[in-house]
Amino acid sequence: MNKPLDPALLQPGQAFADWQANRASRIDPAAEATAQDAGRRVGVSRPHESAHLHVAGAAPYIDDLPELAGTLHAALGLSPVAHGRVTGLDLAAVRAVPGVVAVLTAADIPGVNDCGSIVHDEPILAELVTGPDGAVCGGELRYLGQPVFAVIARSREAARRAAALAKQAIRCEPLPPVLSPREAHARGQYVLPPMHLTRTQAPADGEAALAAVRAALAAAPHRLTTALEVGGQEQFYLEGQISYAIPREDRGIQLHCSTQHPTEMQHLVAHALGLASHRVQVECRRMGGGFGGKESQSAPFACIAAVAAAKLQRPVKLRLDRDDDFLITGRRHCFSYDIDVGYDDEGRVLASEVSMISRAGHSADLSAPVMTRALCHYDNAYWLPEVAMHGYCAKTNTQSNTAFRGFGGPQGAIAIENVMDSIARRLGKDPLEVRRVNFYGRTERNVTPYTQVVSDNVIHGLVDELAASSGYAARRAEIAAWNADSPVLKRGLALTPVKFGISFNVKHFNQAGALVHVYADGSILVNHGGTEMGQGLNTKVAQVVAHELGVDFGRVRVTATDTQKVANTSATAASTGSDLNGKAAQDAARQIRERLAPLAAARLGVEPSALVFANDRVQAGTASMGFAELVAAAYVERIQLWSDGFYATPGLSWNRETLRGRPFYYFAYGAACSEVVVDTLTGEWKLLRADVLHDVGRSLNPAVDIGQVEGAFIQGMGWLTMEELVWHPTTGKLMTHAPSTYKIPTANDCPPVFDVRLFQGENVEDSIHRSKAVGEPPLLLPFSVFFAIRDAVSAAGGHRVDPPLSAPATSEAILRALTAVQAGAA
Ligand code: MTE
Ligand code: LUZ
Ligand code: MOS
Repeated sequence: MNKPLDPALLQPGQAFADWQANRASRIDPAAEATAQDAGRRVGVSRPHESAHLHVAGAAPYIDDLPELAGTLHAALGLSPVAHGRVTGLDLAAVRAVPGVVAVLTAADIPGVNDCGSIVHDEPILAELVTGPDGAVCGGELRYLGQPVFAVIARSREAARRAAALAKQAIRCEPLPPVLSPREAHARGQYVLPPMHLTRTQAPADGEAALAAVRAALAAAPHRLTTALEVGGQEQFYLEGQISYAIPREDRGIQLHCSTQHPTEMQHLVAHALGLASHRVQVECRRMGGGFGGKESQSAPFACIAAVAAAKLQRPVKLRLDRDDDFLITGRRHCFSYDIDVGYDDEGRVLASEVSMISRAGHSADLSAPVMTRALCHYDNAYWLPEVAMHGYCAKTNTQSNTAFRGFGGPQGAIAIENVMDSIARRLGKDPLEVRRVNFYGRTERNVTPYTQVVSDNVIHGLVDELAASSGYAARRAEIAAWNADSPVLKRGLALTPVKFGISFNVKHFNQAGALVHVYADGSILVNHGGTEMGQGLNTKVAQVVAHELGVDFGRVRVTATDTQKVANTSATAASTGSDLNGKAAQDAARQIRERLAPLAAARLGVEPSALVFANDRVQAGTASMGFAELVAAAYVERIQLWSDGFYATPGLSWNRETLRGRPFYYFAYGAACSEVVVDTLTGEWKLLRADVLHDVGRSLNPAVDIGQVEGAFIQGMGWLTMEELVWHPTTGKLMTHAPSTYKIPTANDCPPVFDVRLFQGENVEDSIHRSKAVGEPPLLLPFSVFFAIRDAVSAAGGHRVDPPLSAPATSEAILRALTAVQAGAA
């Protein structure tokens, strides 16, 4: 007999309503109001700077910009095969579609046909070979969906109708594709040389170090040898890839582009056109989501729109539809792991060797730094005294995979979490106990495999606090008792930690610039190198500037990111947006304040050091003047009222060959406790409750940060449980290329109890107002959901068998694991 669950928990829609009702309690409005009255502009919850526009449909995205007269529209003709040799290209029928103005191929690119972000191995349009008669007679097709030609037409519909003729236009000899990363690995087919990172306590290097790790493995009291598969993930930004290119005077190009990396788009467009960077302007006011998918992969569309605009001297817009976006662009790398671990009776990991094989796809893209981050997160929160890691970026005939929130960090850390979970089951221990004995120490056992010392560890206190607040131990006992009486429904529980390194693992990307203008009327305009993709970066930067100048929020506006305002910017990525651009904007605002101070001091008859800029006034004791009044006076006195600012993260070092150094300025921590119920007859499951405690240092904006944590949690849960990518086993077509076949979580997948709290603490490093980056780290929190499902599946076999559960844990995967567990336990 099954015990009943509270039916309210299983009611559709109820979860979302409960979540909303329960949400406000986690911010203390009274304390924030007091802080704001006292002049604080950071550490207080402000709505997103565009929230009022978002909800009214009045926040323009690129497709909403008024089109210039004469605007043309582009659509792409895609490779119909996963691998092939081009034998001919017959574009007559494509050109004949009414409304078509031009059809462009690689031969129409005046500069370099390449949009690779690090390695120059990625053609914008497929490389074609032309014979002596000028006809196409060769070329390589690398994946099904690769852009081969671009149709430019008077309407988007005409362009799309013509581009759809690609299958007939492209003649090719199909070649056998390599579709699986394990197959590519077996053939030694990679986009970059394999990476190896070994750390041993023995005084040994190179091969001897590897031998030492293997000796430690052999000597361990227990051994676990296992494999794991973890799927990829589509970014599914709501606004798809889009670029709008406008020819400007004297060969100039202006580009509106939905991109996390305007500077890289500027460079790549300049290369494609054979121009210097100063002729190319890239602008991005906001993205309807990026999630890493617009860090490098906005490039081909930017380049094609720009090439067409330059050639035709007409504005050209290229907006992908969702299916093409899926078929053309890459996403999170799926990973395969071979894991070998030695451990003791307490569950301490004594030694481990792991091979990680990622699906890079047809080109390198960001696969190298993604793999580096995966290797640098295999430790997660744990001390691994003896460890050998191997990273292989497998070259397959599929889309080129790229950045996605966490950037390899989640893929690295989930492997060791799977190990912790399995060790606990094998030893009959609580998984949390095994995790705890492996945590990095505070003053010893605190060196990462890549030799950075973990000097800001808060995981012990954080996990203790969450275990207490979530009632972990009592619920573990209650669930065990409940499961004993429930043969069909099984509940599961897991509490998992997160440690995530903050900084780009490419050192020189850790820099930013900003420009702050104070106008004579006292209003303030801010530009910085970061991009807004919904994460609230502009809101936070505006808060930093308002705080620095002591003014009301309403005075400060942040406008579009523009390569003509701040040059040589980094991608808004690696969660560093507010760390870098916040510091740069603070630097600019501080300079303006320091120029204003002597004038204010003279007017008020005090020393500049006595001045306080707060609450829209400049005060010294009882004397004060309004900020706007001071600015007006400063203008008349010919004081410079605008400034640039710059920041470079201090203390970083990284050796790309040895994979050693200090790649991260600091670590962000967190933990989550999740409870699920699984129906063992259907494999369906539901998240009943999630408790989260996450470390953002001293939050710049608690409401925005909690939103980031909630969003990342649900997004990560989607990755691990429902989002499944399926390529056709023979044709290599991505079959799950639309929301009809690719299932992302919705508001109704929020658990009815979703208690997200911010850990009270501050960054030990001198980050912007001692805050910590929040964008990516919480994506690892829903590991707890995956391991709660694994726990529930395990319960179906009396916890005697390690469930062979891979991710995503779809209902089918859960049923397969249940079958194995029940067979093994019988
Ligand atoms: N939040 C929203 N709403 N939309 C996004 O596209 N991207 C995430 C995260 N949060 C994203 C988001 C990713 S992948 C990163 S790296 C960070 O935001 C980037 O912004 P930040 O550095 O300013 O936090
Ligand atoms: N490194 C990193 C990178 O840690 N995160 C990133 O997003 C990134 N992007 C490009 C290159 N290195
Ligand atoms: Mo985020 S994956 O670093 O854009």
